[in-house]
Amino acid sequence: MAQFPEVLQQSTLHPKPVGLLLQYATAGFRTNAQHLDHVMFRMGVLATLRSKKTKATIGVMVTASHNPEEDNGVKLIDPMGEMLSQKWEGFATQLANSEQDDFLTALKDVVEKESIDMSQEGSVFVGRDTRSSSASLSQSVLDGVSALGGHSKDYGLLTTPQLHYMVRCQNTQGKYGEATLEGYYKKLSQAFIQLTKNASNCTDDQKHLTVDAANGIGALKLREMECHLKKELHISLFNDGSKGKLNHQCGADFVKTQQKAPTGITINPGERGCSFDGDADRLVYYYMDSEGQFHLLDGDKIATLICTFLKELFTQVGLNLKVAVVQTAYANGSSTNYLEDTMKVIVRCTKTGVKHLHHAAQEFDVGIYFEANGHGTVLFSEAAEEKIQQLVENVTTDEEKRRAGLLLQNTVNVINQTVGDAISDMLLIEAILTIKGMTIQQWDAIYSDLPNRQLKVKVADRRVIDTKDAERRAVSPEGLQESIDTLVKNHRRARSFVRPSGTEDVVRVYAEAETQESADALAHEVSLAVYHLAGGVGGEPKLLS
Ligand code: 16G
Ligand code: MG
Repeated sequence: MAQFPEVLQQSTLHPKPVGLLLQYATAGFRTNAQHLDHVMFRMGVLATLRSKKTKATIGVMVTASHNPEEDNGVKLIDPMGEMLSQKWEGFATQLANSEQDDFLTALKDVVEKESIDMSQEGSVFVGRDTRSSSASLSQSVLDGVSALGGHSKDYGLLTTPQLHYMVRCQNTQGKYGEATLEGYYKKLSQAFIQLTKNASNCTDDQKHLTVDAANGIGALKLREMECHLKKELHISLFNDGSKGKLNHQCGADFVKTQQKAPTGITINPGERGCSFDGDADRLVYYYMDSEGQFHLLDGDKIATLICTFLKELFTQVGLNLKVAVVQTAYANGSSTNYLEDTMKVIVRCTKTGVKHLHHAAQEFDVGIYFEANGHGTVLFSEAAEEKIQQLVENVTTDEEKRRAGLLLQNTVNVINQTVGDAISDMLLIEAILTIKGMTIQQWDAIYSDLPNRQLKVKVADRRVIDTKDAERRAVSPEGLQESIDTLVKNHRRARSFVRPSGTEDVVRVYAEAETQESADALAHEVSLAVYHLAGGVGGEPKLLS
């Protein structure tokens, strides 16, 4: 294989710190940016191999999402815009961790195991977020691609979901859209304008939305997109990166975990606000009521709103499609009850991590998936998309049905089906609220969240916790689940579970109950159980004051 000596030589320019071990986790590699140069080079190499194997373009995104500015990370994107296959996650870890002298052997091992034809062309798309370390790290990815003789296209600054979109466009020969930023903006904004154009009674106030872009890439891209929206949406952009620090006291993750408004924004009572995360693949909404009380509308509320809207349209056009909502154990119990009991839709629960939800959603005609943290999208099967198209094109369809059919068609087009996309999800929600003439308070009132609390516990080795039933029950350590069951019984309408984090060295505890005091107390009690039964380190968890 003619390329191997070149790869080996180039890899010495991106040396691996001896002994450093990293893992391709829930969302790729993520750690302090200083430790990532060799990982980036090697992921460029791996993406080229993956491209040769799949005979398609592969994406490599340099970002650490909602992590602090000094971190960075990398995610690989498979041909249809989905996350890297799980089998290859193992190869990614293997390549990233092999010491300099073993790198070639590790590489050859992948080639052999996957029977890769090295004479096949390799094609890789690369994108990066706004972190100061991202430019040089993405250059290392490009070096890795060229070392193996692959072709690359460097998109420069992109949101993560934009890169997923580009990859899918490229591999569907433009059927999904044009693989350019312009193509992305046009596709989404035209669909948004079509969706909202008949909602005649929409006032300027209703068209106004405050956006917190987490001082990240979403701000730049939203600015670029604004002119395409033709003033149909009036955006006040805050935390646009001009002064604040990335993800610091702002962004979707901060708002969701702290359950409070981001710093750096001004929002009047009753007005809609939303927050992106650092790479713009998560979105949460909120408002302040007249008493100054903060109200959060998270991924569960978003899924419910979208589900309501789609179900109504399917009924109007008489389409009988299998619709499901996919959630994780973090979904608020009220949302699950509402979806199952009132809306009568199928609800599935998967493990945390977008890839799990995405795969589960693919099993339905229409799979709406959202994590409570605001990451999610809607997947339409090919058959469902075809049925919608036939309905619109069929000359015998009556006017009312055609109108609903067109709304469905534009809904499909405004959605980025490759992965959760804050910009696309935001446009969809804005369109739904406009079409339904709904305020954010009315949306919030669809169901009431059960009070909940999330805590972290530090333990010596979080791998001692093993879970089953989509992380809702702990299998080990012994006695932990029994303790949780007993503690839950002492609270009304309560539920609690624990799981080892996939991104941080902690065990996460979730509890919900009828009152906030009760949810707080239960979360604390369960934290103590984890601390004592799973090897807690540091001081005992304290009750929140
Ligand atoms: C990552 C995942 C997200 C998940 C979170 C859980 C992707 C793109 N992102 O951010 O889906 O909710 O990890 O973090 O898969 P945790 O394991 O630390 O709780
Ligand atoms: Mg993110």
